[in-house]
Amino acid sequence: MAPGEDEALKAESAYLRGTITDSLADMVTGAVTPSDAKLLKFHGIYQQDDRDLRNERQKQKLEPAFSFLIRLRMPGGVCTPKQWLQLDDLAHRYGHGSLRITTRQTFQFHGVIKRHLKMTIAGINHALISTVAACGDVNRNVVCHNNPYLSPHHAALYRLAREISDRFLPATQAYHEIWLDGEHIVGNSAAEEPFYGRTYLPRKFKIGLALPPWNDVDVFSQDLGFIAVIEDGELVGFNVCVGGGMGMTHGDLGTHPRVADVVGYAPISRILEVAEQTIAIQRDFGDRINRRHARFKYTIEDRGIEWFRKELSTRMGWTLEEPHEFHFDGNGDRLGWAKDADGFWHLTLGVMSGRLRDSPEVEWLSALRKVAEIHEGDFRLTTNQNLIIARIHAQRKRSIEAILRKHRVPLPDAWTEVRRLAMSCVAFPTCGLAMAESERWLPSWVDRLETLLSEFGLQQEPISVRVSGCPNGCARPFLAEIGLVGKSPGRYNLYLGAAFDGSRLNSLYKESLNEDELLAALRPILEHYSCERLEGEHFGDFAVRSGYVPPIQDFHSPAKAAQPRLES
Ligand code: SRM
Ligand code: SF4
Repeated sequence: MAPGEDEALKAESAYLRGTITDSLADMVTGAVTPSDAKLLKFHGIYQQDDRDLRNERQKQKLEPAFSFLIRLRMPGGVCTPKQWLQLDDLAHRYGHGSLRITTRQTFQFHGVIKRHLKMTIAGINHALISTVAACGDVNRNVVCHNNPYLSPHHAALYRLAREISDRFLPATQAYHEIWLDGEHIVGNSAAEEPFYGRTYLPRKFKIGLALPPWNDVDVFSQDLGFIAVIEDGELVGFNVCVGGGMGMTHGDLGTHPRVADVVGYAPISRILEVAEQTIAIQRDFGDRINRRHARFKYTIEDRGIEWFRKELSTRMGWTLEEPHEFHFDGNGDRLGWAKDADGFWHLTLGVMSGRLRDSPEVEWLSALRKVAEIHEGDFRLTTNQNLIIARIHAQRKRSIEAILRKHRVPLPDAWTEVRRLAMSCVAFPTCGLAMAESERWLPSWVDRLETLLSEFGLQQEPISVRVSGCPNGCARPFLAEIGLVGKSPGRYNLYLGAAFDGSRLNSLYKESLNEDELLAALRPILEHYSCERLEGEHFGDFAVRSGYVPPIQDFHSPAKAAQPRLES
């Protein structure tokens, strides 16, 4: 079969230029051409339309209310107070007055209209942040464990995340030409993308770095995961895992989420080489005909782990060592104040769904602007959509807390465990693929769940709950002990039984339930859990042990046998 149309589009795009400049200049419509909309993703931009207004505008024979999502490339999710102020300014000027922390540790602006795209991108670059390759068929934003106060190894991990991110940026100058008025330096020559070539990767590619015992990055959901190995107080290398991914399509049995296999260990000096050759394997062997089957997880599954190991060894000229032992405790964030060994304070704030905006209940952006004006450390975003105000001088601690209180920012001391662990994707009104509400529904859903849990004295039990508005799984719902996946407006599939440490997927328990039916389905299981759980037993493990769901079918058993047992 011939390669799919997206492959032809990439090949003929003159290295991601397409006709984007013409599309931007066309003021007759708020949209760009369909081909340019696809190419824009490589520049960190998605075309969207307001789904709340879609039907009404259609009735009035108006074109959809088009606007654009801009995703920043911020490997490791770190930004300075100065950058914060610049992003806050852009959010107010061009982006619906909100900043959205994503599940990959970066920011998104929503609602930027075509006329403002160029100045917004220029403003982001002025803040020394880029959006290039934040989306598209390339290596995406590299995520890493990001709680500096928890370990002295964080800096090394962050450095490596940046290095990996920089190494696999597209080489094309198209981004600079289009958005930053750069000169058209290189023509459509094969030399322009020495690593990716004219057709880039078959699909998106994601890399994450974890530092045990914290699996906040959900390393088993990554196409390529690195699990830090510390020996005698030194970061010496990484266990390597491959082939994770969340996305599936309802009713299409050929698609499914998958947890990555641990395939070996590599010393720190060779991690870039492992990354390069692994991405190259996907570039050369990934499915370029069927995009639904084009993620690396399917390449691994179809050809097998042994094939991958051999191919990697041949390309590198050396073989990964046997994996080292490791252990994860959980995949959530610890919230609240913590002091590090140097006497600095760090505050991790829980942000529901990562949405930062001013509302009558809480003035997030006003508060954080004032914090940024006096803060001398930095800000760190987590892959659980939370925010760390990091490296606070002891003498600033009280003033920062006072600012947050004044603007009614919820300090996390009063949060229940279920609220701490709750996540949701964006979904309506911006996401074109949403089937059900997610971000807008999460607050009321968590309220009701807390009430139910308190009936059984479980409100302080750490139970992970994640909601995605469709089965693409942007909130990684298939790794939650209670995973809800949108089926249609107001209805969700209920998944149970994932491991608390993110090492085992959940399984489908019941389909297409509304909010009341979800609570009714969970009630007897939670009651049972409150009475008959074993000491220290997590809810996901209990759901499997008690037979509510079978452990998910293992799609890749041979390699699993070689994987160290993970305690959950
Ligand atoms: Fe995602 C597509 C939002 C993390 C799997 N994702 C989308 C789009 C761009 C919809 C679209 O294609 O038109 C969503 C835009 C919604 C909006 O209005 O903002 C979207 N994804 C998000 C974010 C913002 C969710 C969030 O609440 O934070 C996350 C941005 C991450 C980032 O900064 O780069 C986000 N998406 C994820 C993750 C989680 C992760 O990477 O850790 C996944 C599951 C992991 C994986 O990739 O397997 C994920 N998003 C998808 C998929 C399914 C891919 C697949 O293999 O089937 C799609 C659809 C697609 O690519 O065709 C998708
Ligand atoms: Fe949109 Fe689906 Fe991703 Fe949610 S999971 S943001 S609904 S693509």
